[in-house]
Amino acid sequence: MATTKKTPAKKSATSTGAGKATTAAVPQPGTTPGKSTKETTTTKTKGTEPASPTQTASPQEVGNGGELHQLAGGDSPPMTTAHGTPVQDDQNSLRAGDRGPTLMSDFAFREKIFHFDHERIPERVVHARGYGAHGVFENYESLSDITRASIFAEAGKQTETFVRFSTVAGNLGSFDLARDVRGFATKFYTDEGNWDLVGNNIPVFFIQDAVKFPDLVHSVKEEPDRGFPQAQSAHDTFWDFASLMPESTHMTLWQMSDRAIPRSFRMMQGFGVHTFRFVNEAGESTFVKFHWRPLLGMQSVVWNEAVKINGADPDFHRRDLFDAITAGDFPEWELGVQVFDDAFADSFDFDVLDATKIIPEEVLPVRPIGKMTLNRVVDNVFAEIEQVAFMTQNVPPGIDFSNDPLLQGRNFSYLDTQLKRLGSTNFSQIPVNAPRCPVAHFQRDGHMQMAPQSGRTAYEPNSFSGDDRGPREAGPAGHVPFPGEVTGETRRIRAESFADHYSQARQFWLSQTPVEQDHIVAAYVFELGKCEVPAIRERMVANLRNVDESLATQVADGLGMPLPAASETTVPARDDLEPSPALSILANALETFEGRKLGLLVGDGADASAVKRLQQGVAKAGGMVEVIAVAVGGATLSDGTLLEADQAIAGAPSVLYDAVAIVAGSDGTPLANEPAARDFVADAFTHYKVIGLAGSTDALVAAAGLDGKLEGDSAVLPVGSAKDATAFVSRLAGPRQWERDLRA
Ligand code: HDD
Repeated sequence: MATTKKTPAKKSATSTGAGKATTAAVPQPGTTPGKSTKETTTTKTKGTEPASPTQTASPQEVGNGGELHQLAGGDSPPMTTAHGTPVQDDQNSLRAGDRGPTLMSDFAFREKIFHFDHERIPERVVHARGYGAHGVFENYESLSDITRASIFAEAGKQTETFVRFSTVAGNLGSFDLARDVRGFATKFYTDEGNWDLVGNNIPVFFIQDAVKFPDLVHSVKEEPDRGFPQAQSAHDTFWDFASLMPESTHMTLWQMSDRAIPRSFRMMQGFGVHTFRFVNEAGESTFVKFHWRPLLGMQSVVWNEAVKINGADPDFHRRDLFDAITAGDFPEWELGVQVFDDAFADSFDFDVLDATKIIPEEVLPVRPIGKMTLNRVVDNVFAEIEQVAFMTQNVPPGIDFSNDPLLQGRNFSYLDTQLKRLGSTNFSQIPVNAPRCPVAHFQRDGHMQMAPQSGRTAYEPNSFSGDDRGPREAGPAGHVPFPGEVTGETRRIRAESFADHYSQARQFWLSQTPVEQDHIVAAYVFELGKCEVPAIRERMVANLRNVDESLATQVADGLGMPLPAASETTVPARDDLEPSPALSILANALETFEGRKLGLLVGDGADASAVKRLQQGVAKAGGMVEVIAVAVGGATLSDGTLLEADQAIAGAPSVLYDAVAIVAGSDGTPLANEPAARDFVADAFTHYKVIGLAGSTDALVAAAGLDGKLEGDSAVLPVGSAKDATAFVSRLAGPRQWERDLRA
């Protein structure tokens, strides 16, 4: 494949014979190509060069553009200990005698093992598995009429960003295609401090009040007495909780939809979820909701495919992001806002402070305000992706919180969790977390203090720094909290305006295409089918009856159970909400193959020009081609040339591709005899994919059990001639062949 660069083999270390005292040369590991280095792609926020860090008795400066403490890797000879002592021999510990015990005086050995023993830090309690990249945000136009946030001050202004995508429930080592919500957390290194927009790919949430978050998470994580299932909501405890918490119903509709099995991070929307505030220079506030829209369009896989991807490539999403960025195919998202005032909030049917609700785009359009491009993979996964610390409370002047009780609780949790994970209050000095603007405060010391804290004073006001004795705060130029009025009694209460749990769930359901509705039903059936306790299934279906009768009936039928009575509601579900077409993935799919991948299975003797035409056509359409052959060495084409393969068929099932083409030679039996090749075709068919065929493929199609099924299927196309190839490539831009009949 033209776009994936391979890491060259590393030189091996000189081997050391057992029992023989030998001195080995220090190996010189290879480097990974395709990774952009700081020199080539670091994007600096305009006008944010940090001031000198050595002002007398000054507020300290630690914002340094992420350059702090960049240690050379072990591949810059000579190798040293962590304290800089050159290491004599890293292959053999210090022994008394050729075959004697290791000596305590071997400080290099002890330091190495000591450090290794402490390499792991606690994984995130949620969103443990994730992947990230650096990028840049460019603002379209000045928003200074509604916010004083400097990032939005002028058109064309660029701000460095870091994004981490994640699954929620699974552990660090779990698989990418879990049916799960995806985190979409963005750190904007603005020139007035970091702004962390810590969102998801779904615009609503399971619960309304942060006090329920630990319960929600405990219910979805592995069950504590058995330690499984991980990375799955398909078990009793999750659905027990969801069925007892009707407020989660709307979110479960989204979670059972194809949103929870995205094709790629690059093809997901993102949402800030909560209502936030914009505040302008005059102190006037408007409410705002944030939306990310992928320019490659939204796309998901089907469930049967997701299950198989997890086995074939558990790193599917992270590899996809890494490959795209290193190939220079930078993913982009447009940032949009829904901006509204108090009058709109009061007139809206639901509470804008309730995170289980959306404001439909048809009611309040999303205004695009800028674009983010991810253009640099990390240099080190641990240093950046694992140590990045997102915090909802990181907001610059001009952006403020609303009273959403979920957001209020998050504003405590994110700071707290970083101390547990990163071990020190100084985690803001870790390069990926360090602001790119000057930092000035008198916080001192603490574990792992890295900043040069000079001067005699660490308090203010003080008179040691000349006339400016303090106070030193920014005053009105600082983050001025919006002076909202608070009235009412202090009580533990859920506002009545949060009571409707079903109307928007119904609206979401009715906004889906029939194919998407089928997927939602199948997902509920699958998940509830994994619940061992019948009462849990019953309770959940009883809740679904308040959403939509047909949904509940189909789920009950799928589970083979009688339809239970609808559960009681505090507020009856409304049936007068207009469907919102913007909520459907399929209704909004782009006609494109850009950023997508064709799996091209090639047999010996395949027509060389047919293969070449497909490669060129797909590349022209902005897609990628991966060549697959029986052996990774490749296939000999009709013109006698050897086409090197990117993958051997045994390691390249069709679930890894958006569409497939098979170009066989005049003898189709070698491919037909390969079980993996048979699955390749059969799965592509089952997953509604576009299939191209050239050469002798009849034997393979028959061996795949598809005899007679491909005729008349308009997404199964010949690819032998130039005309065929053109038609095939243009069909690739279209949807999957949803109308394909999968029955026997
Ligand atoms: Fe959270 C991580 C998104 C509610 C507490 N959350 C975390 C991450 C994302 C979200 C994307 C991963 C960040 C990263 O990649 O490092 N969380 C959300 C959204 C929520 C939400 C969109 C609802 C609208 N979260 C939520 C609540 C609480 C938390 C109500 C607690 C009261 N979330 C956390 C956390 C995590 C976290 C425990 C784990 C790791 C971390 O923060 O840094 O503090």
